Amino acid sequence: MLLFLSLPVLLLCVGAVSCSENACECAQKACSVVTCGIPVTNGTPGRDGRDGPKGEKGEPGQGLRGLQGPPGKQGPPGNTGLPGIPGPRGQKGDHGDSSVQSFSLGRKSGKKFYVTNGEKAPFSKVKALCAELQATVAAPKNEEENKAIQDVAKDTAFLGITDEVTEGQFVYVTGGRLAYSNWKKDEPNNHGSGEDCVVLLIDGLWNDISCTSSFLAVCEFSA
Ligand code: FUC
Ligand code: CA
Repeated sequence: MLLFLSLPVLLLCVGAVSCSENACECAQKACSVVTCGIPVTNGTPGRDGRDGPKGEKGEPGQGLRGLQGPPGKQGPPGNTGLPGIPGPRGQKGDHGDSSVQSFSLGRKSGKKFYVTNGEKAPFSKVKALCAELQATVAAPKNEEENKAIQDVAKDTAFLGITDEVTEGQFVYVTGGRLAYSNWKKDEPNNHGSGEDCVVLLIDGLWNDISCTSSFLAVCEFSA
């Protein structure tokens, strides 16, 4: 019923006045029928709108740069590297003579030590065999040592004694004139085409003999 009554009034007013005030005041001027309500204060602001698009990157600042800071802390260790290539082969080691080896062989401290491998060979080969052991060809310098070699040698053995340098003058191949000898009767006789080497016979006596003949190799380790 209200809508029915007011609609013709509003229609009567439209178009009668042109004004720049707000819609209600304007309507009041045109129509005495219209009453305006008391103006009300604004409501609470609405929520913020959504963020706008990101702006362009700014120019670098013009101010002075700060001083460089101190170095940072040391980083954690890196991963383990790959193994290196093998190094060159080392030189051949010498023959060990540990106290255990000496003990098992009955070697006494301060005493010479004699060994044989049972091999018979010319004197040059016997010297080489003993040199391989960092030893020398057995050469007794007293009766006790002569007996010790006799115990080791179960057959005729070369001694490290020759007169290769001066005929008739026997010396140790390691150097020095003879300190002791145990020649058999009528030896040395430099028999035949010459005898520059010396052998220990199984009875412990000595005979001069050809260096190219083969006899037992007995080596000596110094005290
Ligand atoms: C004696 C020795 C020689 C050789 C010969 C067969 O004359 O003196 O060295 O052993 O025997
Ligand atoms: Ca002889």
